[in-house]
Amino acid sequence: MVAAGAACGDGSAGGEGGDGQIVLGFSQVGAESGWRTANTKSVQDSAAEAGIELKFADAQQKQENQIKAIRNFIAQRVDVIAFSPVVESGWDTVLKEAKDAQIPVILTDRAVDSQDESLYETFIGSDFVLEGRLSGEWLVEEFADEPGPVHIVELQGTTGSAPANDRKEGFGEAIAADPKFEIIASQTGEFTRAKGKEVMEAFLQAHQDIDVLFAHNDDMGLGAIEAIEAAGLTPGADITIITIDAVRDGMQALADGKINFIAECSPLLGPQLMELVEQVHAGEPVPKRVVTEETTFTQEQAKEVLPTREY
Ligand code: GZL
Repeated sequence: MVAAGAACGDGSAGGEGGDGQIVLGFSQVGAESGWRTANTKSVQDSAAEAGIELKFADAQQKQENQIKAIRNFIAQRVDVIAFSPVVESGWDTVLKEAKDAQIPVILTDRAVDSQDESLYETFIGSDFVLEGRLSGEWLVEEFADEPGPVHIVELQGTTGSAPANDRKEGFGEAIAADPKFEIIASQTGEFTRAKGKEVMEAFLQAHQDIDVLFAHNDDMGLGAIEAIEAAGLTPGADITIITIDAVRDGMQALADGKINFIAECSPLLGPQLMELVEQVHAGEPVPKRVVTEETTFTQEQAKEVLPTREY
């Protein structure tokens, strides 16, 4: 008779999923953007499809809520824990608690800056530095014939988050190619439309000579477009706009000429995440890093692909 908490391949105690189902505890960042909504749907649909019992917790963009959720998952003896860390730092203590409880952890979407890689089995998500670099490289190419200076304002993602840190790094590396590119203002818009609009209003009041907006996600770019239009300017023409994600509303604005370029960041991590959950639960070896496949879009490309976009 196998004990109630049957040991799984990795020695952890099993959850209480009916019929031997794997029980996955998932702590989500929040519901701050179209990307996050699509990511949540992908995780929920994929868990159902895989027959994995999902315990889902929305942290409303607060790290303390994610830490609480992870502790709850440990207390409930789930089989596997997965989460998208809202910020990079401050996770070692709670991840050590999961490790001591022999519950494997998978990082999804965003990374942590822990030096101890034994605290998680794998990290599945985008290469944010590349997304920033591709955005900057497009701008350098697009403005090749401009004498400059080219004044850029930047709407950063959530302060301390991997996508904000890495996208800023990649974009900065790319535009360093030519000193005519100057970031004259840079501030967090918290990945939301509302904050992106608010900060862009402030940028427009402070600067009369904005040539380019680089927004770390579509939602902040869409909020900024509202501010730009309210100021009597034409987004995509008076101010060139580059964003990251390629969610439906962003792609529509790109097709409409209000955004000029989008670097894709796929939220559809669910299917690969569930495969990793099953492999980890079975004690099978998994790669430490799984990078999601992505591309970039111009206005013409957006018009072509919009009808068939999944999100
Ligand atoms: C990126 C993800 C970011 C998106 C934003 O993988 O963490 O968070 O770019 C979302 O839209 O809010």
